[in-house]
Amino acid sequence: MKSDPIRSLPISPSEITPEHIYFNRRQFLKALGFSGAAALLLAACGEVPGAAPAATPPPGATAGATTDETGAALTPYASIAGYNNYYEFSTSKEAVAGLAQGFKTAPWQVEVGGLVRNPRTYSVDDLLKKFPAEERIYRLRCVEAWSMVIPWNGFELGALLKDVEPTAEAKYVRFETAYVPEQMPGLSAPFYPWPYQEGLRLDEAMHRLTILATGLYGKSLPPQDGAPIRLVVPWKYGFKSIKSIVKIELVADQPATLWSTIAPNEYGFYANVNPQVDHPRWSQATERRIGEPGRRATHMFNGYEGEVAALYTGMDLRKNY
Ligand SMILES: Nc1nc2c(c(=O)[nH]1)N[C@H]1C(S)=C(S)[C@@H](COP(=O)(O)O)O[C@H]1N2
Ligand SMILES: [Mo]
Repeated sequence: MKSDPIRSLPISPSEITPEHIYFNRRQFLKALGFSGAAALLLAACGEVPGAAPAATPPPGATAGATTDETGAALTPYASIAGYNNYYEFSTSKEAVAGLAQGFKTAPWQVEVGGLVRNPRTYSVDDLLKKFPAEERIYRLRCVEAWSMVIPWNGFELGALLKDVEPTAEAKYVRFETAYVPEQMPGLSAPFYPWPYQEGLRLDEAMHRLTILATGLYGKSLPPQDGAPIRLVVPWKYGFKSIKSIVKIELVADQPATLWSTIAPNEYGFYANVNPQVDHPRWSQATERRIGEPGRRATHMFNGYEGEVAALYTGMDLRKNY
């Protein structure tokens, strides 16, 4: 049975529009003067007279924006869905989308457990009902030095973690991708220690910029981008943003990750975007923005320094790469 992309979406089908209409709708809202800030204030304050002003929204969360908060244009849908790293399907970025087309992403369950008071297995439908999706426009910076600007739909991972109530012993979060050899031809490559796994420190996982994405451009995620649910950690190299998650585990010790297991000298646990710490085989000072000529400067923490630098106070970011 083919999965119904509409059924798993938390927004009305009328909202699901092709990219050019999506842009027009946004320009239309803008023309009406329905600015993002106004929308957020309305949403946050409701009608309560004298309510305290809303806290500053996180960068990328401004409703109605057609660029990221720096003014950079969104990467076209065709590039986001046509140029992918997803080694379970292929190591060729152009081949992933075709090979992933038949990947069965519904029904889907995510097991959340480990050091928590309230372990639970959620269906993706449960998650979408319980944690309504919002839009986050984030830069994605791959460790290979290319980048995109992606309008994700998703919810904060922190909300889900609060729901399961981590115990005091929980210090890290471990994530695991589905392992489905019949549907993932790349799994036959014996070199990789499958399943793909990743990890975050608990405070990184609880940060408001860290989301679980279920859509992009207002449509449900295509399989090549990690459907039905994937992590997005915008200040870290793209490989931290693990796709097609089936398991989230709260743990006491820093978990192993696929890339740091294969090449610990090249891919560390932290993997914070840092133009001053080069990859052993190439510079990280600049990046190629997909769809743009030339290169751009890479920014500390991918431009989210103001939001996340405090997580790393006192740490040596050359050692903890
Ligand atoms: N399970 C899994 N997750 C993964 C990968 C992968 O190969 N397998 N590749 C990572 C890398 S290197 C990047 S850059 C991003 C790419 O996400 P995108 O294809 O949606 O742009 O996914 C990350 N998540
Ligand atoms: Mo990447």
